[in-house]
Amino acid sequence: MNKTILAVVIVAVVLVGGYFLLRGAYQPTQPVPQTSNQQTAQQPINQPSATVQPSQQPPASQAPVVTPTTYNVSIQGFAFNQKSINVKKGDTVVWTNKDSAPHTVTGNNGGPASGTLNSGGTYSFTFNGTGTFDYHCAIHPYMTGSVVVTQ
Ligand SMILES: [Cu+2]
Repeated sequence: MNKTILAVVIVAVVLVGGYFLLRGAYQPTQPVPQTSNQQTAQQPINQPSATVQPSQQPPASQAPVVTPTTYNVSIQGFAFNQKSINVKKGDTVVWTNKDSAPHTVTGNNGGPASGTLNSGGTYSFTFNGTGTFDYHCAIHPYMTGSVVVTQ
């Protein structure tokens, strides 16, 4: 009787011990997927705040720099050459008297007013308004010219 009881106890110990061994062996594998699921679930939340950097594009809305142009008109043979010239607002016209006689650049309705330009003299005027500016020589009124200023 004692041997059979001892054998039953041994078998019971082996079974119970094996049961806990098996439980101990399987337990560690269960928490792993849980923690990995939490990590993968948090990544999408962190990504947007980490990728809000690319806002450093240079301001492309700065107005393009338009360099004013200077045009030359010669006064020669008692005439303005060229007689009519087209410019942009902000451009400058320079008249040069290439005659031996004196001339003027005088706006019909304001604008350029050179006074007397002796031979070789120059006069420059910057047109900051748009429109057609007719002018003449005050000494020789038949000498006429015009500057057409557009935006
Ligand atoms: Cu003149």
